[in-house]
Amino acid sequence: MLIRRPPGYTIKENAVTPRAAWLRRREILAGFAAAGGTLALPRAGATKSLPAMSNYPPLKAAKTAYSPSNPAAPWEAVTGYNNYYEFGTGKSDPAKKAHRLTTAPWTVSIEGEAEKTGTFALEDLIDFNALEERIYRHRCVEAWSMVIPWVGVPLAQVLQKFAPNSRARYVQFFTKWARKEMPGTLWPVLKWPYREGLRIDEAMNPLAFLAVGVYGRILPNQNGAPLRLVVPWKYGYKSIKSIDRIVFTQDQPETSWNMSNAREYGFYSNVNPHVDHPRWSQASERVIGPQTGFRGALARRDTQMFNGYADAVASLYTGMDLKKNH
Ligand SMILES: Nc1nc2c(c(=O)[nH]1)N[C@H]1C(S)=C(S)[C@@H](COP(=O)(O)O)O[C@H]1N2
Ligand SMILES: [Mo]
Repeated sequence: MLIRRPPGYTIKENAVTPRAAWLRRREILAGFAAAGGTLALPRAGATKSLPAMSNYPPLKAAKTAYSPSNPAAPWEAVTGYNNYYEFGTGKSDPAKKAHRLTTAPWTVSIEGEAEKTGTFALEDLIDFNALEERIYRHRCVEAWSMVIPWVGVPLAQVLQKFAPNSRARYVQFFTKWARKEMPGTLWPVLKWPYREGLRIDEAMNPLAFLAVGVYGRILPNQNGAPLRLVVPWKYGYKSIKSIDRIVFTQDQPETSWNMSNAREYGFYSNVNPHVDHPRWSQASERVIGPQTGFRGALARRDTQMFNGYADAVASLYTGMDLKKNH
């Protein structure tokens, strides 16, 4: 078997993921409690080397105008350095374990304030003949970033199929909770199933995107196959993976990170260099980029308001106090 040396950026994990380190402590404590004081860790999955890009079926996608000037992070970083806590809190856990998730067939339940509700096949939600490529900046709340070339469709296009009614002021998303396939959910690290939400006008903004692919290929499981949200002006945790339930609501919906710690993770979670996380600065970020990805020396750059997408989204928040509504 091919033994793959971890790329340089994994070495600095603790330096760049203060949240994960903190959560791992909680996870261990929770494990202690659940097992009556005996630390019971799940059996680690077989360590798999990262599959090559060519292992994933290609998708046809039209290029669109939504592209930042900076080049994309390497495939190995995009698919090997992930947050997907259902498979563990380590950055390499998803790449090692998410292959366990069954992603086909896949259905999505549509509920709440809409004309059309029910259970729909993935293919009924997504027109695989009308895919777009969107090269977006991705900014994690942990203060690292990557540029990622997603493939998918605008979120609004999908939501409109279900004709949300006038009471639909928000939309909530849930990740499939496949208990047997998701070893990380043995612990109450977060409220499972992972849930997220947007105000309806945010969801209908042309930048909000549903991805089914990355790098012109079918989405690897660690990136949220078969269907994940991408909200590039918000911290990465809003971009919920492996969605199997969408609920149109009248009231602001619960979100897993906000339920876990409302002071640290607000409902809006817009990327904002002027509002620090209570435990670290958000003024700058480490860039996992094409040149830096494998050397460990990550470039640092200033974080941009709304992650650089202010022109497209700032008007959504006119008159709002973004410190209060963080
Ligand atoms: N279901 C689920 N979705 C999730 C997460 C998660 O733990 N579970 N992590 C979030 C966080 S913190 C980030 S930064 C992004 C990472 O997406 P990527 O691994 O595709 O880069 O996924 C988000 N979506
Ligand atoms: Mo994140």
